[in-house]
Amino acid sequence: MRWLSAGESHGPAMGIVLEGLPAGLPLSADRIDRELARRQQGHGRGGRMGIEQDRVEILAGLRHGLTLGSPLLLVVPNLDHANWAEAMAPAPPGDGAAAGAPVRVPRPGHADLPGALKYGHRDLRNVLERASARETVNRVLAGAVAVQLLEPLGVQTGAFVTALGGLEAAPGSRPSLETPAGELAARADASPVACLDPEAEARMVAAIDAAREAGDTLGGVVECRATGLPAGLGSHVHWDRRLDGRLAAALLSLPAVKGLEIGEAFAAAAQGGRAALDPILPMPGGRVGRGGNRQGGLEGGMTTGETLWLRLAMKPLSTLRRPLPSVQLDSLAPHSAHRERSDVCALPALAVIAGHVLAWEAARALLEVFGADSWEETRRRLQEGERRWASITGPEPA
Ligand code: EPS
Repeated sequence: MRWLSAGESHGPAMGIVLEGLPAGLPLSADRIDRELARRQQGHGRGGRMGIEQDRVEILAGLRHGLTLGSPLLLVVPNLDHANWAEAMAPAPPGDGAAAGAPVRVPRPGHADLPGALKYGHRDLRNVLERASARETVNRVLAGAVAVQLLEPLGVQTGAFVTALGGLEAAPGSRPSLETPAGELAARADASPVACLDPEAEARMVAAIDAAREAGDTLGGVVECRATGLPAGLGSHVHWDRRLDGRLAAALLSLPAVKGLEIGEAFAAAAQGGRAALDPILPMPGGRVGRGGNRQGGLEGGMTTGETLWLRLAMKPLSTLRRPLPSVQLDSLAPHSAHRERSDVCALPALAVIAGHVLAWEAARALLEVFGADSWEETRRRLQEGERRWASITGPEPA
C-alpha cells in the first residue's frame, strides 16, 4: 500500500493518489471530513484556519461506498487559493496580471534557503509553498483511510500533548498504556492544546498567548499510541522492514518534527538492562505477557502485541512575527527574515496528524502480513492469524 501526494499551500488543491487497498472496504467521505476537521483545531493557529474548511472530494477508487481495489484519488481544495489566484496560477501570468513580489529573504529553520539552493529558485515562494505544513492535509487523508481499515479490527491510534514551550503535563495525568488510543484522541480533542492535564493546559494556553504577543512561536512534545495491534508487524530480517525505522521515517518527515523517542529510549540509555527491559511472564490462556512496556511495544523492529507508544519533539515554527536576522539575497545585505501570516503553535494539530501517520504505517504493516485482494479475505486471514500463539507455545506436537 502506498500513496503519493501533491499540492502547494496556496495553490488550487491538496491531494493524494492512494494505491493498494483491498477491494470491498467500506469508506466514508464524512468520516474523512471529520478527521480533516480535527486537524484544523487547536489554540495557536493563525488566520488561515478561519479561511479553510477542509473537505475531501473522492474522485476515483470508490463506488457505492466500497473500495474497488483501484487507486483512490482524494482531493481537498484550498479555499485560500481564491486570494492567490494570480500569484499561484498554474498558467504563465497574462498581460498585467500580478505575479506577486518574489520572496528574497530566507527564514532560519525553514526550507527556504536549502530548497532554493537545491532547485535554483530565485523566488523562495517556489520552495515555501510546498514546504508548508499545509502538506499535512495529505497525511490526514491517507491516515483517515487507514483509520477506517483499522477500526473494524479493533486497532486505534491517538496522540496527546505532554509538553508545550517547556511546560510539562503532570506525570500523573498520563493515561495508562491500556487506555484505548481512540479514547485518548477524543480526550485530546476536548482540550484547546490537546493536553490531558487541565492545570498544565491553562498554562500552555497562556504561554501561546504570550508568544503571540511577543511575536514568537512555540513547539513541544506529543505522545502517540496505537492499541490493539497484533504481534509480529514489521520484521527483524532486514533493515527496511523494521517497523521502528519505518515509523521514524514517516513521523520525522512531518514538518517541524526534529526528534522521536520510542518507549523510554532516553531514560533507558542511562539505565542497566535489568531496569530498562520488559520481563516476559506466563499468562493464562496459553499466551505470554509482559511485565511493563518500556520498549514502546516494539522489539526487533516488530510489534510485541503490547501498546505501541512513542514521543515526538516539535521545534518552534520558523515563521516569526519578530523575525531573526537573515540576508536579502539580491544585495546580500543583512535583513530580518521573511514574514508571512502563520501559526504561533501547531502542536495540537501535530497530535492529530501523528495519530494519522501512525494509523497509515500500522495499516500498511498489517496488510503486509495479513493483506489480500479483498477485504473479506483480509479479515479471514487476520482471524486465522490470531491462532499463531498456539503454534509456538505448549509442548512440541507428537
Ligand atoms: C504554514 C503557514 C500558515 C499555516 C499553514 C502552514 O499558512 P498561511 O501562510 O496560509 O497563513 O496556516 O498551515 C495550513 C495552511 C494548514 O492547513 O495546516 C507554513 O508556513 O507551514
